[in-house]
Amino acid sequence: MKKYNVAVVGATGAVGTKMIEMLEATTLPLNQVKLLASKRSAGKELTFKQQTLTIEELVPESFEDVDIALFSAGGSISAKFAPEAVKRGAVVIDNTSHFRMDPNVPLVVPEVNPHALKQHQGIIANPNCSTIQMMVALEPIRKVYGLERVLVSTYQAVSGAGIKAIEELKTQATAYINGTPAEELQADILPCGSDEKHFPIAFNALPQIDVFSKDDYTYEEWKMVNETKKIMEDDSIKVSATCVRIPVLSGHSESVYIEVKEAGADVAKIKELIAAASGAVLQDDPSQQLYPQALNSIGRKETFVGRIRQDLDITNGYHLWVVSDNLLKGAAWNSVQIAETLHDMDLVRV
Ligand code: NAP
Ligand code: 3JM
Repeated sequence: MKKYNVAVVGATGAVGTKMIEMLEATTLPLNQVKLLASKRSAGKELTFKQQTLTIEELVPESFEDVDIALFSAGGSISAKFAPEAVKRGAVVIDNTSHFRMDPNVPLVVPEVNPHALKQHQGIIANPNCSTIQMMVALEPIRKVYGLERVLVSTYQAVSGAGIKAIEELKTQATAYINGTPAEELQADILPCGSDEKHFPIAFNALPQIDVFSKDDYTYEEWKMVNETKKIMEDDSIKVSATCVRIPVLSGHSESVYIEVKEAGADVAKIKELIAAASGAVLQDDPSQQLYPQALNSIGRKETFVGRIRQDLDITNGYHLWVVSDNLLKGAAWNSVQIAETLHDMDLVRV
């Protein structure tokens, strides 16, 4: 059987290091793993399955002999280098938002729309972390009852914004506890590295993820709206989002309100659907104070769903609390799972 050469682009990052962990446990037949990052990291060493691998600087020629390239080094790097990888025969699984809405690029959550992979032309996009976990929770309900609308508020961990954001939270939290007043906390990264102003995240909640866009929604909010419609292949679903960064290291949480289309749904039936769904775990027992928590999601590949309630006024309205490890199902695991699915469907061009 063919064994694959796999490249990780952005191997030293918050997502890239998790991709390496996911590849250590993958069912994909592996030949070589190549770790790529910027010039700054070239020559550094990382361990893969007890082997020492040296990080190489990313250049177009890095992709000679690569079968599968997992990209997670930012949109501009994907824009420049994903076509170089495809030109050399690799299939690219891209974690950035750069190609997600391109009609020629499948946007895939394997539990939801693996069939979309058949249309790939070399690049496959991994959706945004907050979208992915919401899709795992809602697809089992949509399949049976349809979805009229989705209103979501997110509570997103700082690791979604990279290693520097993780460090920023830790440094600010330590400084605040040691007596530095809030107005003197050093903030350089959050809410968004490329925006003009920065605010402390420690002991705070920031209702801005990514920069502002059309109609005063942020790009992160637009990603959730547009990606949901593309993945569920239904532009008529009404979707609106409010995305908030909170001082949690890993694990995104979401309060999701849905209205279903068909009659006949109830809380018990929705719980049954979630419990039976691939990739989802039902954690819902108020009598035992059982509900999904960000801390408990760390290191797990599944999406946890609980607090399922019928709306008090709207008979086809339901509330859910959805939690997942943003660096795993939201990024590294979904990417490696796409690679495994491509292999199972015989869609890696070798
Ligand atoms: P991070 O911790 O800041 O890591 C960035 C990575 O990119 C590092 O490995 C860095 O290498 C590499 N890099 C930066 N500039 C480069 C260059 N010029 N050439 C080659 N490599 C370069 O960020 P992260 O959180 O891992 O996220 C990386 C990207 O993944 C984000 O920008 C985003 O687009 C995407 N992402 C997607 C999701 C999702 O929801 N699917 C979640 C998180 C992130 P050095 O160490 O050498 O600087
Ligand atoms: C750039 O938590 C987050 O900030 C979302 C992850 C993220 C993305 C993304 O996946 O949409 C961080 C930084 C991007 C991007 O590529 O737009």
